[in-house]
Amino acid sequence: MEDVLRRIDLTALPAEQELRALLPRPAVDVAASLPAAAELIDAVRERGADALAEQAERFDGVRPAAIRVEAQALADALDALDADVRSALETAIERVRIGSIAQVPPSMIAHIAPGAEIELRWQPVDRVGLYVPGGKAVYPSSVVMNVVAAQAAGVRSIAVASPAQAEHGGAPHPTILAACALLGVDEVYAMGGAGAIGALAHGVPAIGLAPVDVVTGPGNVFVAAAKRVVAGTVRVDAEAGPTEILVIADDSADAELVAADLVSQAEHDELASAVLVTDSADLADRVDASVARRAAATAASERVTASLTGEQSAIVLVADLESAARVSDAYAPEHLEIVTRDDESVLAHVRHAGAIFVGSQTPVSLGDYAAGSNHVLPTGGQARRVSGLGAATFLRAQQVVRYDHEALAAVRAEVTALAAAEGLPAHGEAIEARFEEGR
Ligand code: HSO
Ligand code: ZN
Repeated sequence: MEDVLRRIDLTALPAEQELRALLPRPAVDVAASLPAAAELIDAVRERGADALAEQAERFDGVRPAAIRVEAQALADALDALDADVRSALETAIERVRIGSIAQVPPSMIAHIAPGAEIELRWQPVDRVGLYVPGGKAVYPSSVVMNVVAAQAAGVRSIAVASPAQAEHGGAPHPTILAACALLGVDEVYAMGGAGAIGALAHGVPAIGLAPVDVVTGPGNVFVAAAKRVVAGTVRVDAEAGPTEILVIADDSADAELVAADLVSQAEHDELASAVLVTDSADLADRVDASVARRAAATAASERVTASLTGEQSAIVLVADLESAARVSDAYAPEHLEIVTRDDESVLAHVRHAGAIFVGSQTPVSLGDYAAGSNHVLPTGGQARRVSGLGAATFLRAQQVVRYDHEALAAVRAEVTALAAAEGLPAHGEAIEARFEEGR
């Protein structure tokens, strides 16, 4: 049988720059959508709810009866939610809450000198806007990941935006509404795309939508472009591209489990990336055979097959597991799984990954829902430079500076000298004033 996943032989490991080029990422041209996104945002700034309703009609095929979702609609959606799904969501919420609260750093005090200290304290932003896409994928789990992280940070005011759905009378998807209700979020708007991002960032006074400080959440290329447009006004999270899984495995790994995990993320998108990096040609063959069977049998067979046979997916053969870690680092995957004889020593070599799943009993799909970790993670190599979503996304570090007179005296001359050197004598005078006779 022909291979499903293309093979890349890196038993002779090239330099990092070359490595990066070997696993191409699907190209998404966000910059090209900037003018269109800016225009949609401007329309919302100028004409508020009218522009949002027009944009819903144009892009979602329905004019929402009201942009702000009524409290009753949220309660009704929760009532109608399947009992098993509800209790599963409750478990997910509980676990992600524990994981998120643990991410809030405690205040720290640095003692600089006697009588001189700097406290570093973490403050949540006041208000955030969370975007939930409404297209082919409806992910209440993503509502949980965004909202719980913000709540754990201590954010007091949370607004959720999700596109109007024609088949739901112009309201957002009922499962999204139910998840909001379960999380205690009562401010939900039927609005989508770039206009929704603009509405959250700048506010829409006529419908009581106040501007937020941080906008997070995935979306299509227009949403990504809109986040770039408003980035000067609000904080935004990383851009969400197609999902990625990279598995580092040796011959001790169960090929069926590795294949199942590759297929699980390929299920998201034709452009999703599934990569196995292994030092065992035998495991590579067994995983490929299993992937072929699973791809043919799974519900989203076409999408999975497109993802696995795409340029972005592959099996990479390396000489040893240290090389596997280097390949993974060059790629900087959203999700990394390590399934080897000695996972911790492989982990010790890894630097760049959004989240790392260690051992055979920790599949990525566990993390997608109920591990207690957050599933909003950097894709497209952004893991080199940014963290996944978490409480920290909604926190600001604040310095609180405390000096007494003696501590100020100890550094008086230095401050005055530097102030003079910068041609800012009034800075030095503010120090000297504290040492004037009679003070
Ligand atoms: N694996 C996706 C998250 C997700 N999976 C939502 C299922 N639902 C990106 O990390
Ligand atoms: Zn997933």
